[in-house]
Amino acid sequence: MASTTANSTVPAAPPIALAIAGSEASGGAGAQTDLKTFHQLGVFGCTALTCIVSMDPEHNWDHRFVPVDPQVITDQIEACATVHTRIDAVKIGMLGTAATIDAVDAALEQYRFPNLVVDPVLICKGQEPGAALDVDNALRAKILPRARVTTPNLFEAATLAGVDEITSVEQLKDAAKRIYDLGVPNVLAKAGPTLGTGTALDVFYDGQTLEVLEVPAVGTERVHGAGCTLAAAITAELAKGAAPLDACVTAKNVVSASVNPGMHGNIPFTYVYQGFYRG
Ligand code: PXL
Repeated sequence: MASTTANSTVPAAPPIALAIAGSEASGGAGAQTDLKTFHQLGVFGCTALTCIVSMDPEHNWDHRFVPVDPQVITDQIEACATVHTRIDAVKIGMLGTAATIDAVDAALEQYRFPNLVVDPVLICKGQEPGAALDVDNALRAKILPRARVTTPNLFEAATLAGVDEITSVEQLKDAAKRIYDLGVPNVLAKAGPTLGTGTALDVFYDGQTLEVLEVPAVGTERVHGAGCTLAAAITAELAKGAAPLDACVTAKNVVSASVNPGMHGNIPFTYVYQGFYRG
């Protein structure tokens, strides 16, 4: 039987990642997904919840969105930063309001965590598009400049890049470069399956390398939680010391395994299950 005393049979302590993200109660996206992804990749996860999202069965599964009090967000980040001896990487998911962004910005300034991955979630289903504008401005000014990697989807990439729409790989490359020019050193601009290439296609740009990353597409519909899983997997890989491009490549494989077959519930789209990935 393996001894529990300090010897070679005792595993090393895992890296630690913090998700500053919203709760999505059903477990298909948000902080729940982040924790599962961290765990699956051998990283200890902790969270600071920014908002509580509950899908509404009476209204087309729109998201009932309740922001967490900014002081409570600050307290949670303090708890994570002080309980653990170090935080190796941080994923920023849904922030949702300008007041939340202010609280997170102040905490990031205070703790200077390394390896920030920003999933620039602008609005969730059922929120007013006007809310996206406030969040976009605050994210762009305060959070994005702190990112080591950002992972905008097509809507977010177009918004951040200041272009009307993105309908081709060339436009996606251009948007990735524009977002890099905003001061983010590594950009993964995501089209997933939506450009009709038959693949799940994302563009990586770090100022020198412009790489089109593709894996076989699993259907053409969006899968709930795929974006959260991708950003969380990048965060976990950075926490383990991977370079950004390698982290993105691994993360795409994690997402592929999580969406196929994925979970099929009562909502009109499938959602991720992280347990099938074998790295
Ligand atoms: O997948 C984006 C996302 C992020 N965070 C939370 C969400 C969602 C989408 O539903 O609910 C909390």
